Parts: sequence; C-alpha cells; structure tokens
Amino acid sequence: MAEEKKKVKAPKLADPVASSIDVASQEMIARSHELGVETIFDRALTMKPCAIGVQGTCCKNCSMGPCRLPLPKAGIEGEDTRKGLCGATANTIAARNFIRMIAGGAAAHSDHGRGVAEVFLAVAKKETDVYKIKDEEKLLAVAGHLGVATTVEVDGEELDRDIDEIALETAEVALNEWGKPEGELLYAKRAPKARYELWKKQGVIPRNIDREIVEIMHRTHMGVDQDYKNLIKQGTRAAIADGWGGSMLATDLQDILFGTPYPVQSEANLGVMKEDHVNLVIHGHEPILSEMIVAVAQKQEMIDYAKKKGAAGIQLSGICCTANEMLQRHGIPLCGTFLQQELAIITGACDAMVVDIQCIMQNIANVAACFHTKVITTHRIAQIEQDNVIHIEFDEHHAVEDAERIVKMAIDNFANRKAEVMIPQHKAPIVAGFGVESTEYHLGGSFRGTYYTLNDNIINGRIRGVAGVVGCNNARTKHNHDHITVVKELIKNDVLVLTTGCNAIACAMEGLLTPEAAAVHCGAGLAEVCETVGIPPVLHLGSCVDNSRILLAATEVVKAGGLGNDISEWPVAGSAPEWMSEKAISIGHYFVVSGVYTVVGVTFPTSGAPVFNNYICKEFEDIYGGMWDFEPDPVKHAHMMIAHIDKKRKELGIDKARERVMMDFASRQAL
Ligand code: BF8
Repeated sequence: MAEEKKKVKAPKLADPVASSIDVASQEMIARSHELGVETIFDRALTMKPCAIGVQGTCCKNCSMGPCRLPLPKAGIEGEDTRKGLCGATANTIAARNFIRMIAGGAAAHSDHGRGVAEVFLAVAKKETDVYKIKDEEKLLAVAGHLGVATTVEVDGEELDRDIDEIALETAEVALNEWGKPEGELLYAKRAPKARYELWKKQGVIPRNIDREIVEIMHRTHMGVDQDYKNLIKQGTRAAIADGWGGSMLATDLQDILFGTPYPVQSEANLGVMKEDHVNLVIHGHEPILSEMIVAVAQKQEMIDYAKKKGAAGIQLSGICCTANEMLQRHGIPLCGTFLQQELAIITGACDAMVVDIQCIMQNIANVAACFHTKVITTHRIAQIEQDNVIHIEFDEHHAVEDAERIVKMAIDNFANRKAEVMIPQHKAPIVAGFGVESTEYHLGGSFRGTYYTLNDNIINGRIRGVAGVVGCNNARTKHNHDHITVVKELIKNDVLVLTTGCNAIACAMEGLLTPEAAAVHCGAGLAEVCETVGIPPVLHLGSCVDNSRILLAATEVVKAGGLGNDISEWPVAGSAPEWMSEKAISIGHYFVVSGVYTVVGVTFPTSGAPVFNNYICKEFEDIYGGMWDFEPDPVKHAHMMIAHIDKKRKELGIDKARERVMMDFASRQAL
C-alpha cells in the first residue's frame, strides 16, 4: 500500500490589514511572514481565549479546582445556583479574581514607585551623584503634601529650610508610605475634600500601599472573604493606594529627579528608526534606566565611537511607557505601542532592545534570535529564560558604567546586521509633555493662574467635557483601531482628551497630538479653544503611572470652581478601549472610585457573575458617583461617555451652550 504522505498544516498567519490600522505595522507583519518569523498577531489566530476565564468565573485558588462556572447561554433565570466545590458563588469567584487583578496592577505601579523612591533616598543621602534633584520647586510642593516642613524658625524668624534636609526627610516619609504601621495614606487628602470624606465614610482610605495589596491576597485565599461587596471594598482600598499613592508618588518623585515635563516636539512610529544609525530601542516602564541611557547615548565620545564603528550616529527610541517617559522629558521619539515590540526587531535595524519591567513579551527573545538584535534585560525582577538574552543588572550606584556597557553593546552590534533592513517609512510629528503644571499654564487664566479658563470653556460649552482615554493594546482587537475611533469620536464632539500609556502612543502615530489636528478632527468649540491657546485636542500626559496627573488635573478643575465640589460632579469620563493588563483594571478602578464614569472595551472580566457585575457597573454610581461600563463597539463606547458628560452638564445646569460673557471680579468670585 502506497504510504500516504502526511499533510503538514501551514501555520495560520495574521492578515496584516485586519490586524492593525497602522500602515507601518501592517508592513512589518507582512515582513514577518516573508521571513517566517511568528508574532503575537499570528498567535492570536491560533490560540483562542478560554470563555469562562474571560467571564471571570474560573476559580483556581486551590487545588480542588479549577472550578469553572460558565454563564448559561440562556442567561440565569431565578436564583443563581452555580457554585464551586467549596460553595463559592459566581459573585465570590468573580470578585476575588477582579480584586486580584487590582492587586497585580497596583503592585506593578507601586513597586515601580518604590524603586524610584529608593533612588530618591540614595540621592538625598548623597550615595550617588549621577542622579540629581532637577526640580526643587516640585520637591517643595511634594514635601508640603507629605507634611515635611520647608521652613524653619530661627530666633522668631521663619527661614527657608536647607534643601538637602528637606530632600532627605521627604524621601524617608515617601518610602514610609509603602509600609508604615499606622495612620492613613497621606496623599488621600490631595483628592477634593468631598471625595476624601466619602472615602472616609465608606471606610476605604488605604492604610499603607503594601498592606492593601497583601490583604487582597489574604482575603482571596481559599476560605476567607466570601462577600463580593466586602471583597470589592478591599479592591477599592488597594486601587486608591495605587492611583493616589504608588503611582502618584512615582510621578512626583520622577518629576523631582528627572524634571517636570513641559511641552516638547518629537515624532512617533517605527519610521523613527534610522537605517544608518545604531538603533537602541528602550522598552519597559521605569525611567531610572532610560534617563541614564539617554544621558550616555548623547555623550560625544559615544557618538564618536558609533561613527568609528561605521554608523552615522545613535538613534534612541522607546516602546511602551518608557517611551512616554523619555519623550515627555527629552523629546526622544516613540518607536511604538505594546503590540509593536516584536515589529521593531523585524525591521532588521534594531541593534539592541533594552528592557526593564512590565509589558515585555517573552517572544521578543525568539524574534531577536532570527536577527542580530541583542535583547538586554536590566532589572533583578524581570529576566527572560532564553539563552540569547543578556542580563546586565542596572544599579543606581553604578548607573553610568551600566549604561555605557549597554550603549557600547548596541554600537558594537551595528556591524552584525544580517537580514535586509526594512524600516517602514511612516512616522508622525507630535507635541507631548503635558502635565498638571503645563495644562495650568496653557489653559489656566493669567488672572488666577488656575484652571479657570478651562472651567470657563466647559461652562460656556465650547468644551463639552473632558475624557481620560488610556491603556493598552490588546491582540484580540485590531491594533489601535478602537483607541483611535473612540478618541476621534470624542474630539469631534468637543470633548477634550487627556491620554497616557499606549493610547497616547496610538494617538501620536495617528497625528492627533498636534495643534493642527484640531482643525481637522474637532468640533467647532474644541477647535476654537485649541487654536486659540495652541494646544492639540489630545493632550499627552505621560506613562501609565502618570494617570495620577489626570486625577490631579481633575482635582484642579474642582478647585478652580464653577463645576461642583467633587470629581463626580463635573463632565468627565474615562476609557480604556483596548485594555489587557491588570494595571488597566487597577487604573480603571481608581478612576471609578474617584468619581469617574469609566468605560472599557474588548471584554469585561466580571461578565459571568451578573449580580457582582451589576454592583460595580451600576450600583457603584450611587456610592462613589462613578461606575464601570463596558462597550466593545468604539463608536457606541464614545457616545456612552458623551451621554454621561451631557448628564453631568445637565445636573450642573450648563447643558445649554452659552455665549462667552465678560466676567468681572465679583461674578468670578460668585462662581
Ligand atoms: O503601563 S498601556 S500595554 S505599556 S500596561 Fe503596558 Fe498597557 Fe501599554 Fe505602560 Ni500601561
């Protein structure tokens, strides 16, 4: 009998055009197929997600399970009798899983913050002189928020306190926020007074940052907390400890050490890589590493060394939030979003990809093995098992030496390029680097030096409201499609967008971060404001820990007056159209409990437990003034946010567009 040849199935390959709206990414996905290099876009076709996991009703917190409680196709009529072996209900399981996601996200942001606080302490103790205090004004402001005295009384006279003393005490008090034995999170009082009091009444003010995360792990252990309302209360404490604690401290201390961002020009997308330059791509989150690499790569001796090795210079660029950090303080171009990390290597021009922590896909090692690219891990807690990955542990005490070694390694690798270089010729100009301070400068009134002009334009209806649109890419959706659709729909309807993380990079690639974008994409009111003050309709506020800037900007709006007494009262909404990480859930939850109506796309991780789902997606509004919502269709998603904004305008009595009136001092005071 003739032996039948076994048919080998060809691997499924992603359709480039169906995978991304970005032409540069489409070209690189097609290129990966030509070269036989597998990427996340291909794997998303072959590996389907578990439907029960997506619904949040799979419990694997003990070895009697996993207990899987799928939602019946016909839904649940009458009593929900589903339970795990121990009797845990769908609500308990979904709430446990949800707050474990908050714990994961809060831990990631806050441990990042702790790393920065430790470097800040080393600087304050003068153990290192490579990092310095760049923004003394911000140090004094932060000292004030942490209760550190900035003046001292000498012979009845109030004198400025020594700046080194202030720095040391500020560093110590800041670090204490992670594990102090008693008291409450000091930054909780930075929220509007009404919000702080609401948290106090609800009993959700965090005690310290670490404790709330640890307590989630305890409560969700087999047989501990089995009341979804009590479980989510703990999730709320941990989320506040992230947004108003670990993340906010990370942002503040980074600004003190590396400088508070002010608007800068740059470019975005894979086309920022240069064929004749050494391309060093930095990926991850903590700017401690990237700050030093930026400094070293700009040294003349390094540029000369690169030239000696045949390159025209050194081109730095960034992926993920490290990209945002380097952009906002140094104007270093953005190479791409989370889903473009493999694609940057597939250009054949990436001489080194240097990574620190978070959002680093292990597959970059496999992709790099097909090229000459050196993948260099630098953080003690984030290493990769593949043999081709080099680990150079970065330490602030010998930061310059470490950075020099890394930059030299990239330069030495320039001559080893083997595949034909193909850099997509697509990039967009951008203006980034907005923050609480610069927004005050651009949109604040010279009259009061606050957010008054912003409030005034919200009240008169030129700006309908403000949206924070943030978060990841998700390989289960078309790359950047939902980000861009949501943002364009919002600005078309006069909603000013504040952005961070990968949404910010997506908007950058799409050309939405330029003042010129206002005339093309905005409604008449928003376009007029943007053109008058010269800002883009989408303001880039930084990395994901910098979502704390959105919280503080929202608080400044409340303080400026005329739009209620709390964040929940003014027309603001949040969104993460392509979320995927636990960090996004922690961010979403601190937005919600800070009073922001927040919509996510893709999937919702408690959909399999309707009662719990209804609690956080509906009943929460009565408790916190903010709630979760879910809509995968990006146009409907944006309109749900706009409907919320309109509801708030109506509640404030500003729902009818008013013409701008000249206001005298007395009328402003009345507001
Ligand atoms: O922290 S947006 S994919 S890069 S998790 Fe990661 Fe998500 Fe991007 Fe920044 Ni944030």
